[in-house]
Amino acid sequence: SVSAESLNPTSAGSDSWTPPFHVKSEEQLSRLKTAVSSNFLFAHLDDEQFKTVLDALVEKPIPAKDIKVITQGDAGDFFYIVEDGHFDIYIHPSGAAQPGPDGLGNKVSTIAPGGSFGELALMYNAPRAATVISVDPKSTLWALDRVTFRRILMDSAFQRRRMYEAFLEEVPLLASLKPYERSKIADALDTIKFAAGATIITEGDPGDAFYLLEAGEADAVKEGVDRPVKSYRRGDYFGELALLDDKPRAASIVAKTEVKVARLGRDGFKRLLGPVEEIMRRAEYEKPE
Ligand code: 1OR
Repeated sequence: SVSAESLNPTSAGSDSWTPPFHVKSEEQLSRLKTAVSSNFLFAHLDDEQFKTVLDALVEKPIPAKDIKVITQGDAGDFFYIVEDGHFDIYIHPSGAAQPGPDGLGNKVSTIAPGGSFGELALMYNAPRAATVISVDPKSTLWALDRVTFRRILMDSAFQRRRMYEAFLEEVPLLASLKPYERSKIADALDTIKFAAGATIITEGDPGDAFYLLEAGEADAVKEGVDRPVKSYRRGDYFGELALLDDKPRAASIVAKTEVKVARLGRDGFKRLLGPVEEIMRRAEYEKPE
């Protein structure tokens, strides 16, 4: 059950809280590092925070399929990272705390290795929003207790989600996504600023990222064409073509004013923008604006 420990993340260090320390073998450590390396929630930790989290994580083998790791409506105790195996997410239609006669509800998502789940109840002090069940005959999870989660991981995750939520809601491309899907994108974004005149993307380069324009204006220009072939404002996106089809950059993108972009790396693009891939493919490129 949930106790009343002080959970103000900004007070970390000012009281007697000592993070849990679970001894790990070299072999466990190396598996764990691989599991967290592709998880966006860990990308912004400093070395000390990263070490604290690694020490606090506990290995949790899941020995069979159909094991309920989280039950919708329960209080939140742990946050989980998937090392291997898949986990299905079910949401009961009424959102009721008691699972109804029709069982688990609708399957809304599946979490793969490198992914994570169970953060919502810990972030918002809310009941579990979904039921999470193992899919494979054998899986491995790593569990992080709620206090360490709130003290170390939540600060940065929470701030990023909140910072980007309003902006992502305004992006037409992402309008069809569920709020939770936009939150996952927020976790994966990095903000980068460019001075007026700077080149954000260079024609012919391989593609490693996708961009949303947060502030300022930018133009797409092509070698041998003297007018910009496209212009971008807040809420527009670029850099998707090279990632969709593994092609070199089809144009350069140049900042017209000072520009702020939200950058999503290739992995995040592939993992999080699947649902809007068709919209990007249908976009018109031939007509000048
Ligand atoms: P939790 O602590 O509430 C259940 O425990 C976890 O399932 C939850 O945190 C998330 O980590 C995870 N809506 C709510 N929770 C989801 C969803 C989800 N997907 C995964 N979880 N979706 C919205 C459905 C309307 C699915 C979006 C694809």
